[in-house]
Amino acid sequence: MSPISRRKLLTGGVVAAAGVAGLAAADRMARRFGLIPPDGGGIYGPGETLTYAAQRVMGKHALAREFPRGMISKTPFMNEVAPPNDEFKRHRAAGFADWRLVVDGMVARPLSLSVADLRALAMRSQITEVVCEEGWSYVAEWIGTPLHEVLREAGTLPQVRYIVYTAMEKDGWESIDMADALHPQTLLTWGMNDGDLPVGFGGPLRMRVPRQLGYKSLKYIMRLTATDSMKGFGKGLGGAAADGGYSWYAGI
Ligand SMILES: Nc1nc2c(c(=O)[nH]1)N[C@H]1C(S)=C(S)[C@@H](COP(=O)(O)O)O[C@H]1N2
Ligand SMILES: [Mo]
Repeated sequence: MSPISRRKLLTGGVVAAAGVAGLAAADRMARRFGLIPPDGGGIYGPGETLTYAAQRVMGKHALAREFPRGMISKTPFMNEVAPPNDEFKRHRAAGFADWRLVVDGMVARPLSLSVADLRALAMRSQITEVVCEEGWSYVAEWIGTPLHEVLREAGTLPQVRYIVYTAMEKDGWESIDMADALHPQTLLTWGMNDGDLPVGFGGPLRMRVPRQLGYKSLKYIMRLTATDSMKGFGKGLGGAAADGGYSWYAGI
């Protein structure tokens, strides 16, 4: 079957199943095609699965909206202060010269990259919105290295399904599927509005996933892990937010 007709079948199938026979049928359909999110079990599981499967069938390559420069927020909302631990303070005092992004798991070439290494690898910028689940949002220019460039450098193995990313803070970790990991707008961000990324906004290194809610755009990133399963990471639901009852997939 061609990719197009498979996609049509899936789109029609997932949506029709949701309408006609309810969530359970959509859930079975998604299971058959491997479109189950890590938090697809439990009472909310079928709903999570329907949202995720429909997004992945219909909008896998969709772009988050990009804004003109004039719409950059004058006073972006800084929601989080720097991790107040001594390790972070030492890094900050050293101008983050020793900050490393470790890339490990199911990769051919494990890496350890400084922010300078990332800058040398590739650069892209975009003007997109940070949208918090609490309802507020702001627009900023984000400048960084596309995650797919780093994954290409590391050589992710074909069976990889998720990229787990870990912040310096305790319990700071999330994951995304390969559709978002390889998406051109997913950036390991080190710059903002023409300057370095300020600490309050996640400097020296922040994951920006503009197709999902703000809580997936984790700040103070130190590690990427390629994996084929979320088992063994926290409760196995795909991230700290999902472990705490939020959706793993937070598409906007
Ligand atoms: N390390 C870390 N990253 C984080 C958070 C956090 O508490 N710690 N909060 C998240 C949430 S809930 C949102 S909405 C955005 C807010 O981004 P901002 O501070 O740039 O507004 O950061 C996300 N990234
Ligand atoms: Mo948030």
